[in-house]
Amino acid sequence: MSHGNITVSSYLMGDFDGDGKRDIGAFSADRNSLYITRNASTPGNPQTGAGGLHSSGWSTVDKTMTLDWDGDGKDDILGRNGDHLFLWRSTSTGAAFSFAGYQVLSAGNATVSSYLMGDFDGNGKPDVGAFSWDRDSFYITRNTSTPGNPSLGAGGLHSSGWASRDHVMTTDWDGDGKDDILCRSGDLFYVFRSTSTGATFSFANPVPPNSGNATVTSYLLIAASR
Ligand SMILES: [Ca+2]
Ligand SMILES: [Ca+2]
Ligand SMILES: [Ca+2]
Ligand SMILES: [Ca+2]
Repeated sequence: MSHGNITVSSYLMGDFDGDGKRDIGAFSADRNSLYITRNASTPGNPQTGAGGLHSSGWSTVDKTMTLDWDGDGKDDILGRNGDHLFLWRSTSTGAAFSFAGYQVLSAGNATVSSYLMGDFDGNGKPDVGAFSWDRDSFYITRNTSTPGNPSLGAGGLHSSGWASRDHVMTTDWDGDGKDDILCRSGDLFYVFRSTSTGATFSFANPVPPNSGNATVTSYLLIAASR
């Protein structure tokens, strides 16, 4: 596989060129430089392809994420820069990795403690979930993009009372096309099923929780919807 990983501060995996295989993004030790290496695997034959320095100037950006924001089949990069949530839309091809200049998706992000991105309304595009600085309030904003035209629609406070919950995750638990929210509260593991529509974000009261979670250090979920 690839060499030179000793100075990587974090990885950012995404299918940037849209060939169906996740490529390797890696930030340098000072988080200022982003390197991208192509996934050149074929079924049964894992390989890394060519790669190298893609861009610099990332040290002011935190909470970087990869998602296909506009639904064009190529994973894009999102990240916070000060108070703003930025999007870099992938314009990569099989020949080269490239991204459009950044676009500001929203302001008011300085107090976000963490993001929980999921397609809660099932329209095929990930929506922005965000927790407040004290982790007690949860905000959701709708992704209104069309392929090639990224945009962010209306949003606002969805619910409070999250401070007592941890290990918050999203996946389409029941396979109905809408991402649900999973979390732990003390010894219990909860699933809040999304009942959102194109007009409103909503979640059903949790199904009876399963117990025995107090000693879990981390969960490893494979998101079925992506
Ligand atoms: Ca790829
Ligand atoms: Ca995209
Ligand atoms: Ca959505
Ligand atoms: Ca669901």
